[in-house]
Amino acid sequence: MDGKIGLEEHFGVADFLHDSEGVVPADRWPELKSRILDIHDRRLRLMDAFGMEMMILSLTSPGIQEIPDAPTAIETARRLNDYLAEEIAKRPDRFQGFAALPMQDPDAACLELERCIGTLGFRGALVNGFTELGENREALYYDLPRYRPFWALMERLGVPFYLHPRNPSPRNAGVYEGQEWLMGPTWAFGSETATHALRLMGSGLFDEHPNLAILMGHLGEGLPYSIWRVDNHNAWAKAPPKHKAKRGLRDYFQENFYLTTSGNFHTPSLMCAMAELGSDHILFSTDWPFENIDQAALWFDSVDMSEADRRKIGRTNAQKLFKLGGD
Ligand code: GRE
Ligand code: ZN
Repeated sequence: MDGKIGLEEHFGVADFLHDSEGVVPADRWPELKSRILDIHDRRLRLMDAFGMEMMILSLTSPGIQEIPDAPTAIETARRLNDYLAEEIAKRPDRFQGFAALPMQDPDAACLELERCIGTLGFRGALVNGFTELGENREALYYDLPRYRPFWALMERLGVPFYLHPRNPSPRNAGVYEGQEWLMGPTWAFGSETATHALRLMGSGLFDEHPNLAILMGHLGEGLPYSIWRVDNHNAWAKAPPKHKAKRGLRDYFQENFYLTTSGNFHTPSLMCAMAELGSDHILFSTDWPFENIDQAALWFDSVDMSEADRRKIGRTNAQKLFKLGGD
């Protein structure tokens, strides 16, 4: 279909690429690097060729989240958000932006979010999993009380928050020791990010802020398949759930979460996600430059679904969620 809108579409800048090197075999790095740095050339040609009208761009993972020094994180986020705004201004009909946020300092994250939405015209925030802070790189997850004012602001601004993956911190990665092949998009990204999303659901965040909209990629990092069991394990024991949320977590997953197809071009997984959340909560994405636009688009365009659902997932759900206007 024409007019597709993608929401998990990354860019990088040359002086901030240190952490992307190593995510692909060394002989593939030159190719990945040129994909990440490009916005208006090859990316736009591929979008034209495969029916993508727009990308809402985000800084590649882990980005700001792996800067342990808060002032550096704040300064870097401002600089890279300004860069993104300049690039978007060249083709606002084709590119929009997500804010990168210095979650190391919740007050600064609020200020930067307000600046990005109010002044730069960004459409939401994309954060790459937990944030590291301080010399011993404490891993901060966003269910912590210190983030409640941030979530109140997200809700007040009415813009979506994309919880993008990153690898677990070394102290939580023991199970991967000697098994580095499991890191990244193979497995560790999904497991880490699904756990973070469950922490948010279980914290009571969505009781306090019922209008928050959280996006997850990769068709929900396995959660559509697993969420029922999260609520229902050992139901005969009638033990009350040991989390702080008022309702079953599947309720929040269905109401507050939106899933994208990024990097998970597998029809049975899409059908499971649609069955759990409904076609209003599923949105097309590619995960360029880590996955191919042609593969994502050719798959999505040919999946056996109603044309009404394809239009929603490919385009109109994003127009509504991000207040993009248009038909
Ligand atoms: C992604 O965004 O999906 C991604 C990364 C880094 C490595 C691989 C990958 O951010 O798929
Ligand atoms: Zn991604």
